[in-house]
Amino acid sequence: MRQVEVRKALGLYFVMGTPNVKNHEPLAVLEAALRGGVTCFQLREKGNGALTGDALLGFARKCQALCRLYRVPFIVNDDVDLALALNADGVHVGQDDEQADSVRKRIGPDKWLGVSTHNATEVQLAQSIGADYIGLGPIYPTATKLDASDVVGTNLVEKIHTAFPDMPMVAIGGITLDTTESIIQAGADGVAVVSAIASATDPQKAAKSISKTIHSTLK
Ligand code: 3NM
Repeated sequence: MRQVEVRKALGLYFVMGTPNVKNHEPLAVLEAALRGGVTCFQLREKGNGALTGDALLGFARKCQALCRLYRVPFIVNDDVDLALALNADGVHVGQDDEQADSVRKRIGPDKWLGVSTHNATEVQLAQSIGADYIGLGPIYPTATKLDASDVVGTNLVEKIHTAFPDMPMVAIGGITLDTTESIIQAGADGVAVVSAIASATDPQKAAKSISKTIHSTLK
């Protein structure tokens, strides 16, 4: 069943673009993260120095090939044309990106659609247009997304989990190994991280530690 598959993939959801990686080679970071146990990957190529055009297409293809090798869904942030060109597994959109219902129409019923949300009204809307999952955040302060909304904390994770039990949910924003357990306990199906893996000295070890925490908390 699709919802079961989606929930499983949300466990440790790695989000990355080349601007998020400072001390390593981006593809090496993705492969390390996959080896460490990430369950889903979102290419989010945004910010200073973000790749465009053919360079983006080439990088995205390499990311997708790695994800296939590790049998992990490959999701594209915002760029529906890129997702369609690559036949990605899904698209993730924010509140400011192309309207989620128009994205659903363009990608069809089979690809996963994720929507970033920050409150119950946005979750309700995401559900009504047939989103497969929601991202909820920012749970904690984050330096990764400069235009992030106000911090919502784990209280909102609990509230949304109670009010929308059928909506798969991944929490995002400032999440680290130390906060993973409380987020899963609050009812999220998983954690989405950028810097906890992309900025780690050892991305594979970082992914492995978070993955172990998720598994032991879900038991
Ligand atoms: N979306 P980090 S917060 C991409 O609140 C993104 O919707 C957010 O990066 C939201 O794990 C965020 O480094 C950045 O804090 C997450």
